[in-house]
Amino acid sequence: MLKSCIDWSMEERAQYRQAGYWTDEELSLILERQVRDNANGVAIIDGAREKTYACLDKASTQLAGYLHAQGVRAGDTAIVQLPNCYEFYVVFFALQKLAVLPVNALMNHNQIELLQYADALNPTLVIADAKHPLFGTNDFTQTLQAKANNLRHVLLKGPSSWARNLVEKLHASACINHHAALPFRKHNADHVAFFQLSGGSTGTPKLIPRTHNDYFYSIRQSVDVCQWSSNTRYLCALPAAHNFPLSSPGALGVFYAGGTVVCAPDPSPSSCFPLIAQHRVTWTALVPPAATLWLDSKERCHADLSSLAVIQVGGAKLSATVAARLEDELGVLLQQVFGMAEGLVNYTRLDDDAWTRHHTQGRPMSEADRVQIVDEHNQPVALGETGLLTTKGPYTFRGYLNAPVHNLLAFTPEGFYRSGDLVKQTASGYLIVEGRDKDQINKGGEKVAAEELENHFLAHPAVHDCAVVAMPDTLLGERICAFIVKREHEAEPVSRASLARFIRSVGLANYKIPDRIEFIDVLPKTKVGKVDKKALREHIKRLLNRLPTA
Ligand code: AMP
Ligand code: DBH
Repeated sequence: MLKSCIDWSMEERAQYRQAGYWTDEELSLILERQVRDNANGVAIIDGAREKTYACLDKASTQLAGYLHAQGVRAGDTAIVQLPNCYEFYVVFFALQKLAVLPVNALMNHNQIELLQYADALNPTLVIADAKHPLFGTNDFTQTLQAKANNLRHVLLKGPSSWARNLVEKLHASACINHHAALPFRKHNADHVAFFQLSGGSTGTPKLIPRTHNDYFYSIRQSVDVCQWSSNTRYLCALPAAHNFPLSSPGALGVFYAGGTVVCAPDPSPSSCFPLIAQHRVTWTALVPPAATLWLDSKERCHADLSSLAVIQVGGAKLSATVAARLEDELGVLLQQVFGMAEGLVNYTRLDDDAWTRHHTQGRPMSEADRVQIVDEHNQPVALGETGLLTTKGPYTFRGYLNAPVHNLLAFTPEGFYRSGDLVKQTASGYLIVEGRDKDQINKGGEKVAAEELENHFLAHPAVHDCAVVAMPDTLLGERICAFIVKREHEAEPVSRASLARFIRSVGLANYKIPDRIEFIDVLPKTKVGKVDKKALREHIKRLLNRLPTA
């Protein structure tokens, strides 16, 4: 099942190996190298805890040993939902050592998302946080089990009356000898290492298989572009599971370079500024709204941010004005990062001129990235013209898990991934993101598939039709607006408030809840009979600006 979705040709595989992009090394080797060369270097700072590479290695081996003793085996799958903390990385490496394939859910994912992952993976194992509302009792785990009949093991970070305690397992010294003898085998680096989450544009989110070979290359190349070393002190402020802070170069890049990850609970100035000052942080990664909050924060005046050399910003388009302000007012260098969990990552380079840093979203990180900007007929547009981004390369995936029909649409006949972004390319190869041609709302870096929300609304008895679109927002760039056509002749007229309550009750992640609900008599249609979302976006813009509607 897992191999069927990966489809690099034999020629490409041979070429990537020969060129040194694929080195047949597993992700667990990142840690193994540091244990050999830098065992006492501090890998992770989480609150008062400072953990060396030796500690991280020992704890992950111990956890792997425990899980193995419980019957968890190579090829099993897992759902992991942990906050930004030491244990997130212990679990990551433990599962890599065992060749168990996790999907790392975001902390704000809720019942619907976790059930979707359970449905897709039939996991053997769930590792979560006892503090998460879903895991206070075992009710939700039982619901998960009904979907995933393989599910046998639940570990929770923190005390729990009904599940094993992850932290206890990490400190159970009695297990060490037993676990040291674990026969860790070398696994095939062509295999899937874990599943990354796609922002998605369809009714159900799709999982992205990332192999050891492709992900390891993206990390190595990112470290090279960003010139990280053992002196790098990186503040992980975005959710640790997200592709950006995990691999661009992110925490795994830090571990590859032998530096230190400082865990922040969230990207707010009040959480981050004291950590930057206390731990002399040198780099961090933000989404645009967080960058704006940093600029507008009063705490800035009192914080010592002098150690901070570079702020990366990505996940959504950064305005050139905020870009310039970041450098001027925070005294840092800005690096724009335009990436995707599916693969391709673009960076502005550290020695780029100010115009490039402020106005472009960078250029592909690898010479092997192939980027073609095409029109709707898949024909290349002229240089400088806006078109659809398509890409192929040694770390761009070749198909979502178990989604053959969707994969036909997501790739060109030549195997280029259609990212759904509207971009133009400068003469020097830099990309400028101009918009989007996918049915998605990008709420300050958090992606929401319109269709998923529409399906939930359509399940309400008083909703006849629904279309979800982006509306402009000063801070987040975009927010979510749901247009609802009411069913006629309903005995009880439905109100916005009751629809809002309804959509909140279905168990979706909070960030997917629409910010505005508008009633409309009929959804406008295009000439070919599709819902005219462009017209709806214009409509909501006029409403927001209090202009007469068309
Ligand atoms: P995902 O597929 O969920 O990983 O989201 C990746 C998408 O986020 C890209 O295809 C873009 O639409 C968007 N994105 C990421 N970084 C940037 C950026 N720097 N500027 C504009 N859009 C971005
Ligand atoms: O938005 C993203 O998915 C993203 C942004 C920056 C990403 O996956 C990445 C860098 O690797």
